[in-house]
Amino acid sequence: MAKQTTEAQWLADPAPQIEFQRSVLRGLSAPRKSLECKYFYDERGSALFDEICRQPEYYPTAVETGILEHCAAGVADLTGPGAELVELGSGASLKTRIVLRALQRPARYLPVDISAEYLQAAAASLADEFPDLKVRPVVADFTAPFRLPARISGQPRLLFFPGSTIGNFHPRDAAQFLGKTCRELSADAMLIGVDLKKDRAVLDAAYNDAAGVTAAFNLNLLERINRELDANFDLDAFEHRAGYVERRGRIEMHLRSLRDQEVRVAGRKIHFAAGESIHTENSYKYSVDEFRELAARSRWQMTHSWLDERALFSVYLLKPA
Ligand code: AVJ
Repeated sequence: MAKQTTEAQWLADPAPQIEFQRSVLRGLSAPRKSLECKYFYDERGSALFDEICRQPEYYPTAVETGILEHCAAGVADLTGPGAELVELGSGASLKTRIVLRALQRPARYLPVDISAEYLQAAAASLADEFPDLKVRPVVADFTAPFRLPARISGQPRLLFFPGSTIGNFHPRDAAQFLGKTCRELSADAMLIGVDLKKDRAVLDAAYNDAAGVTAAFNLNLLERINRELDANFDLDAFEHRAGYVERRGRIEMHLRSLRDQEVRVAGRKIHFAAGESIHTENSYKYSVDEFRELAARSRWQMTHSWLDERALFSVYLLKPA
């Protein structure tokens, strides 16, 4: 399994335990409790996220996949032959296959992900499927500074940032992040997927699937804290809450305490009032105009846009301005 072609670039430990502990204690000591959503993705969390993507209510994955199937050939023409593809938050690399199959003789694939074990497995199976492709997984938290292998000179570099992962950032931070990728990753273009604003019933359902997978994904964060930070969260004493907050243009996810309780986390006692919640994730939604604006503020120019016919999801090609 540890084939030469998928040898990881162990550039840095992407999520040191001490940082995890510091982040959790900081978040749970604040007057309004919160946890950083990047910590959802331990091995079990990554698997649960894949399961979310298969739920009928969670339209982003299926709709974005359809858009990519439709636009990939055009993107490949605009990119040119021999390109390398860099993916931020690659997960299981499922959508990547559509882009890789369309590109003309892609030279290399650099998946970047915070979940080391998961990344290894995904990269290995992709390398099996594309025997001519060099696959170089990069274990990194892409929200923190990280390094990529040097560009292959003379070959185009295409960034791939699908799944509306950009929606996790506050718009101000999103602009800053996109600006930084533009300056530092020396890409010729970025293909990015962004969830659109829409009817709230559709949005609310996507984050409250009937099978309860999103709830399990949210609650897994507490399980992870129990496992890794010597905590004693009672998972039956918290409930998953998610909904669209229209004035902010975002889905908010929370874990709500069902009773007054005290929880031990890494040697500290954390008090929860009944009904108090931990804010665990934001998922911002953008209209095409809003996202064009955001890109322009961060040195990118939107050159192409693709939407599904119901205007549920959008995919854009951005070029450095
Ligand atoms: C991976 C951040 C795009 O916000 O829709 C899915 C994560 N959270 N269901 C999203 C998520 C709950 C997802 N992103």
